[in-house]
Amino acid sequence: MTTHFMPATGLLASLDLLDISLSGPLAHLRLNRPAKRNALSDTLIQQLHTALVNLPEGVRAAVVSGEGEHFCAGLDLSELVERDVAGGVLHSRMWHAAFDQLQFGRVPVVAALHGAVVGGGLELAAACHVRVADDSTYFALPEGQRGIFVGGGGSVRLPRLMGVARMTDLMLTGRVLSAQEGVQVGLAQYHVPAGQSLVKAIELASRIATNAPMSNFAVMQALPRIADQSQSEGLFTESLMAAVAESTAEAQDRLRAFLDKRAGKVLKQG
Ligand code: 1HE
Repeated sequence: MTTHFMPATGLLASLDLLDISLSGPLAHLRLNRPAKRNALSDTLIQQLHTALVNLPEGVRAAVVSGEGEHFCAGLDLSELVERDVAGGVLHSRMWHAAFDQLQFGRVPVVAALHGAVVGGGLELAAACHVRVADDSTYFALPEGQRGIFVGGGGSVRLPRLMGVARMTDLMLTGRVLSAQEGVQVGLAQYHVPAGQSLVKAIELASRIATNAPMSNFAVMQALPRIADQSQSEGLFTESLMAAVAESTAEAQDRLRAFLDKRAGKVLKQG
């Protein structure tokens, strides 16, 4: 399958630290600061937020990747100037706003990972819905070495992927996980040969874009919130979300298509 991406126009084209292109229902957002290993400056975080809230109407799924040798080297350490406590909180909250737009925005996002996925780069990846690691990928949380703490939602999202004990290990000991180890502990769901993560991420995003929008909405918006609820609250929320999804015209059409033998079956892969 070949997907031809065209450069975005207008506001999206004006964001100089992101290279944004579009192909039908897909958007590709590439971090475009390779000279600084895609380190997340305040401007890059703000541009990411702007891009995500301004995705064109027809976009149904997105891919995030990084230009150059590494996905992302985390927080731009050169900007870590002296801040008072309130300034530090506001800076962290700015990251939260941007990464919340990733996790709870309009469309599912697939991260195409390669090279360093470290610190804030791992926090960024954790806010995406599906992560593909190629063989060059490695994961680390060097905040402890830098004398700081995670501030981009890592303490909330990463334990949900790999558990508190593993995150504690990474932060205290500076442990670096390979692509394979990252997949084993839940940091990525796919492991592909070096250089293949973008192709795989686009393939997955293309498939995601064919789902009923209400199903994707339920997975993105309801699933993580249900996971945070008690069993009885979760079951109730699930029943509401299921009823909403089932009652859409698109669900009715898709169910009828299967019963009329016009829809694909679920077959074993390979
Ligand atoms: C940077 C950054 C950065 C590179 N902030 N400028 N993150 C870290 O602790 C990771 C720090 N970076 C690295 O360990 C390495 O740069 C890499 C392993 C990612 C890449 O190594 P390499 O040999 O390919 O590149 P390099 O020569 O180290 O870096 C190239 C340039 O990018 C260089 O600048 P130059 O002006 O000398 O060319 C580096 O200074 C610059 N650079 N990484 C600023 N991170 C919300 S809280 C989140 C907290 C965190 O993310 S903490 C983790 C921070």
